[in-house]
Amino acid sequence: MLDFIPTLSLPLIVSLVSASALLLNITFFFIVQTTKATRDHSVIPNGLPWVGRDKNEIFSSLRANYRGLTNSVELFRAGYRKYSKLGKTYVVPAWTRGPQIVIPPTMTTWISTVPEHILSAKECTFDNVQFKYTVGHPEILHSDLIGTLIKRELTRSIGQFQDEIFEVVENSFDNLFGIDGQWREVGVFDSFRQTVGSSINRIIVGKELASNMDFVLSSVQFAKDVSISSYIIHMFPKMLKPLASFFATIPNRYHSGIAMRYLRPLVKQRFADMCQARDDPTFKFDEPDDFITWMCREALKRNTLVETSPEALAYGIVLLNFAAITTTTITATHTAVDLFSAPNNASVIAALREEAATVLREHNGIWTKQAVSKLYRLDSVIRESTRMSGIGGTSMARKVKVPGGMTLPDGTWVPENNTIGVSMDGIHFDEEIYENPLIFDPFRFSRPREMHKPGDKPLVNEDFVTTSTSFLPFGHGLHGCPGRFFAANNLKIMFAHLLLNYEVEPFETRPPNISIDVISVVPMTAKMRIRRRVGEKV
Ligand code: HEM
Ligand SMILES: *[C@@H]1O[C@H](CO)[C@@H](O)[C@H](O)[C@H]1NC(C)=O
Ligand SMILES: *[C@@H]1O[C@H](CO)[C@@H](O)[C@H](O)[C@H]1NC(C)=O
Ligand SMILES: CC(=O)N[C@H]1CO[C@H](CO)[C@@H](O)[C@@H]1O
Repeated sequence: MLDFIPTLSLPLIVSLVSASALLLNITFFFIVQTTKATRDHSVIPNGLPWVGRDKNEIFSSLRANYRGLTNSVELFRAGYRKYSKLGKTYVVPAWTRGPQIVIPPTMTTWISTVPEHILSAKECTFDNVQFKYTVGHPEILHSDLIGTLIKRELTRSIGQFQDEIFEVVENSFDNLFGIDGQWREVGVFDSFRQTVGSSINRIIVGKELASNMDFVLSSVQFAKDVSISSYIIHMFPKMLKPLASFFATIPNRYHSGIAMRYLRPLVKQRFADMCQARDDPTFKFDEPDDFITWMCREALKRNTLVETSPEALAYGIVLLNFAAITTTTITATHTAVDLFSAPNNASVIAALREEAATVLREHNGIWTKQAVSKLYRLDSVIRESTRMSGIGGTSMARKVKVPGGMTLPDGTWVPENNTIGVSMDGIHFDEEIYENPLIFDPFRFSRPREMHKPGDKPLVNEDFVTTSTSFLPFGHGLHGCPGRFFAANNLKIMFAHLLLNYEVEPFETRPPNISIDVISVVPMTAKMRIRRRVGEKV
């Protein structure tokens, strides 16, 4: 009878303790977040108008941040209508990154040309992704090595590796979607991520490692880990970040650790071989043609530790994977869900198949660079999908680096270390720029080309990779994404092969993306039903 009491009171004690711990946690979280919000907001100049923040409210900063977290797309759109259209600058609260100062589209050209030491793109990215905490060797990102090689080597090599990329895509689809003509249900995002991870790495690390799924999947996992952990770390004040990040980045370290286990010996060996080949004329080394070789060759001309140590170079490959895979996969996923949920999907798909089949026939059945560049309709579909589904929030985000702050062309004064940018979402849905902007019009950008007759006024180049003040998914100007040519080529090979060889059951409605804070998240869990087309005429 006596031992009855402890067994009854133990759960009671446990729940009491848990309840008070929870209450304490909530109070702590509330205080921390109020302090963070108030501090973040205090640096914004008084004269600037806000959307989503009413300074007369109690806890105005915290409530504004909460609105920024749950409803940022609406806030950015409202601000665009109310201020951008009049050429005015406004402020949107964002829980994680702090308030975003949004400049009007009339200043897009200006911001795209201001040099890095005045308005820093790098520091903004570093801050957004909390690189200081989320990746192992953030100092690598200060070197221009990888960016330079993307521009100089990777982009130039498009065309040289078409067969290899096609082979990887074909194998990957065979494995994921089957070749027997049976319907299968697959995750859209996961399938593309695996295919993109393999095809990009075919050029980055070479055939052997690119077909190693342990490596490819850990690289793609790492990309996800960095995003998630950056969100968590953003929630903490600076003082607590080191501690919070120790726990939040456990997955980051685990997955980059797996990738590094494969990359470390590969890069080390390659670098050693290339050094020896340079110093010893009798040593014959047949360099494989891939990003690792290009990187080692460039490293031989550099002299800082982060640009010459095999460890840092290998980690650079992990980071390159981070920049390349998720962005391309998100684009592929949006394109697929937009395409297969278009009201006129059947005729759109027929038109795309016809184009792909014709082009392929004219190029003897091989997806050469030339052939891929003729897929105007497909290019338009990808561009249109990207127009509608670009990441929300501020584009071309830049951090003010001028000590003491700077005055923008419209006279607005912005303090040092604040973030300014334009609203891509506002511009992409502006009816003065795009006719019927809310409609997904797959051939919006290829129609002018197909309708064009000799003597008409010259065509404006509206290829997927062409950035402008009204098309910003890759940024524009100085820091425009250097990987976009490579990404576009990859995406078009994937979709051309998919359309010609597979049938996808149309979605009843477009799987919705969700918006968290200033990011719009692609429908990551959407599934599609797909089967191989067997013996069907195009
Ligand atoms: C469709 C896919 C992609 C999208 C939507 C995309 C988007 C972007 C954006 C918005 C920026 C920042 C531009 C700015 O701040 O103004 C950027 C920068 C960058 N991207 Fe991409 N990207 C894609 C694919 C890739 C690929 C495949 C690679 C690598 C092979 C890559 C490598 C980079 C690098 C290194 C930078 C930094 C450039 C700099 O700071 O100068 N991206 N990308
Ligand atoms: C896709 O096309 C089919 C056949 O024309 C049509 O029945 C279906 O409604 C379309 N899907 C959507 C989401 O509109
Ligand atoms: C801006 O940030 C830099 C680097 O974090 C710091 O050294 C500087 O003091 C900051 N300036 C202001 C005005 O906060
Ligand atoms: C910000 C963003 O990407 N929004 C898109 C989310 O998906 C809908 C369709 O469901 C698009 O219309 C939005 O543009």
